[in-house]
Amino acid sequence: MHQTAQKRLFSAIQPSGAITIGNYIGAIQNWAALQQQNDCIFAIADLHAITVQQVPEILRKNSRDLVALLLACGVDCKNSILFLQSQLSYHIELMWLLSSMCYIGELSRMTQFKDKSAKKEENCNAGLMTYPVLMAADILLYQTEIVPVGADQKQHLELARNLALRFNNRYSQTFTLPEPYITSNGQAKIFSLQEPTKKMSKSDVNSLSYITLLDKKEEIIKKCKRAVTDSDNQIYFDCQNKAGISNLLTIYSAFTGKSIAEAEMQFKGVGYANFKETVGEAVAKYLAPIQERYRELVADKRYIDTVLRDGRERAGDIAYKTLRKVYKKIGFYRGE
Ligand code: AQP
Repeated sequence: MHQTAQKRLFSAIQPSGAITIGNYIGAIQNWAALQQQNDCIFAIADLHAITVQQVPEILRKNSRDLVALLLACGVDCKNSILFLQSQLSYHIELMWLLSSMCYIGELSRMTQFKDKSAKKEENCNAGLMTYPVLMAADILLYQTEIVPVGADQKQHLELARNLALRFNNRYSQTFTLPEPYITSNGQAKIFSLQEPTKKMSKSDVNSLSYITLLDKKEEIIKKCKRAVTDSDNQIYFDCQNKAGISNLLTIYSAFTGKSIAEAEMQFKGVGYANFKETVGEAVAKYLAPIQERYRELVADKRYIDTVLRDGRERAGDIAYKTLRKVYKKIGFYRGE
């Protein structure tokens, strides 16, 4: 049973590809810990995922498999709520209502929109621009108090706060103002193994740039061995001048629980080849039990569907209450 002092926390992940160790270290690893002290709602953000074109059967499979993976990583669906965003249309309803209060200037200033639309100049869809309004709806529907956010998502949370404030000021107190939550690992950011100044991303076209949670041991070690580094053969943390080595140190630290300073000591005088192999071994060792648990869970489709049905029901009860209030305040006629 949750105690009343627990804070309502919301977080989500897109089923837009194979989940990487970047997603794990930046988000999922924290989810398992955060649910001990908070009232957590976790969503699989499949509506957000279609801002980049998805193959229907792969999207369906990724969404279902992600439930199994999150459970294997320690998400506890008895205490926390885990649901699929597209199974609750309240998210889209609130998004529309909020988008009528959101300025185009606010959306076009978002860094993620600027980056993603620059990459897809001739084919930039409106969803890329309105993505943060849907994220605001996700957060505000649940009267969320805290949102664990990485540096890349801070601007989006700020928009959710501004929209909540705007609505509350225009109509009356309705939405809780969500606060950013920085976790104990300081939201470590993991970079591409091939371009270590760029974020590791599951949708990267080069599969050598990321390690997925389901990669086999040999693949993990191969990817670490082929990680781009430098040529001065010294292992220490310096993200400006030694981005590749620093990234591998961060990964090693996240998967062994050792601090960066401890890792630097351990690898003093060690050659890059040995260092990379040790990092790969540590990642593979950490992931092995998660992979085993995942294989058991993903085979049980009926169980996955039960988890999603239950999550939808519990999330839906909370979301519906908020949306009903919002409709009333805006002035939509609901009959006598
Ligand atoms: N490289 C990363 N390092 C640390 N945290 C990361 N996250 C993603 N990549 C890294 C965090 O993972 C959570 C879920 O991410 P998401 O799937 O909702 O979207 P994203 O940030 O766009 O992740 P990707 O992997 O880059 O997906 P694609 O390639 O589809 O855009 C978020 O909390 C995010 O901060």
